[in-house]
Amino acid sequence: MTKGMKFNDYLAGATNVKLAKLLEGMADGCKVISHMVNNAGLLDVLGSHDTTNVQGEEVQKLDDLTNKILMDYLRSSETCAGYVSEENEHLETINVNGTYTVAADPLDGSSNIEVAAPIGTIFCINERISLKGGDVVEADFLQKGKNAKAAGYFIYGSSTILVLTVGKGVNAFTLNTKDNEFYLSHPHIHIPAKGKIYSINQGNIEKFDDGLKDFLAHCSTVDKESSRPYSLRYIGSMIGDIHRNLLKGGIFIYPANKGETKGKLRLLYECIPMSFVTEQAGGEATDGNERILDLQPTGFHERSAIYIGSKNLVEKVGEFMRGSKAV
Ligand code: AHM
Ligand code: MG
Repeated sequence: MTKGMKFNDYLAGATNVKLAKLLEGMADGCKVISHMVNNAGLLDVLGSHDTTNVQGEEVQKLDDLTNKILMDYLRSSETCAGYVSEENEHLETINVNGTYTVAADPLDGSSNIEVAAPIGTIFCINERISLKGGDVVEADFLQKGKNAKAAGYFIYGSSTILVLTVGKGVNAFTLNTKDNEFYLSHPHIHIPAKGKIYSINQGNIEKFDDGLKDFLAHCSTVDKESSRPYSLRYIGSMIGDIHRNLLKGGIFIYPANKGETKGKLRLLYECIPMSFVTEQAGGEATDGNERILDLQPTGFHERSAIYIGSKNLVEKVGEFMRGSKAV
């Protein structure tokens, strides 16, 4: 695998042809989404869709459009059996003879749409458990993250990049805007083991547990030996924050707060795929107690706290949370 190779050539060399077809469909759909995001201000796609999703959140026009685009392209891949997403309350059977299920957040960070900050599409792919020929069932989707067959995200930032794992490390492909093809730009991504960036909505600090407050005090305490204070970077787009930390080293935290006992982010199509990618890049991800990939999902839209990124920081915050560290 050489830097600069076309994503389609990478897929052509894959042993799992059905998974490759699904990934090709996903990438084609996200090229359309990328074009829409890049030209959002010129198209009639900005603003509210005037509906709320199953979680009671306001749906943006682009949330709705990207969800439909993704479903269309997954249908045409022929190997996708079923789909759940942040925008769909229930599962959808896509193709009764398909092999895989997809759980997706079609447009993560949608509050950033109007300000041209990075947003993205997150996906997790499982192999169905139910028999082919019939509709997909809940259990096809509600599998532990450690059983996922592939996961990744498309970030629509200053470049559009697909970051992908099929369980053999992490590779990233950048969309060339001249020929509209993805090319391998970041082979074998390894997250720096010692991160110096922390990403958290610190405006919520009054709602955090004491252990987490102590960790944040630790991050901003001056200590030359461990290169502190660390830098605080938070965009309000999980994809943007985690992508930066993946390349530069750092931790992203969305904790359980007093009002949100399981945090804000969704286990199935946000926490699990980002954790699969991060672990495959040599990092760690927990919900504060357990490894995210060991959690048994119990509902499509279930939430989870998440602590994800470089080993040194995920382990350090764990020590503070268990109360075994002083600032
Ligand atoms: P969304 O899926 O509705 O876009 O919400 C998820 C986003 C994440 O991308 C981001 O990390 C988080 O919400 C920001 O939340 P907050 O504004 O509470 O900090
Ligand atoms: Mg989201």
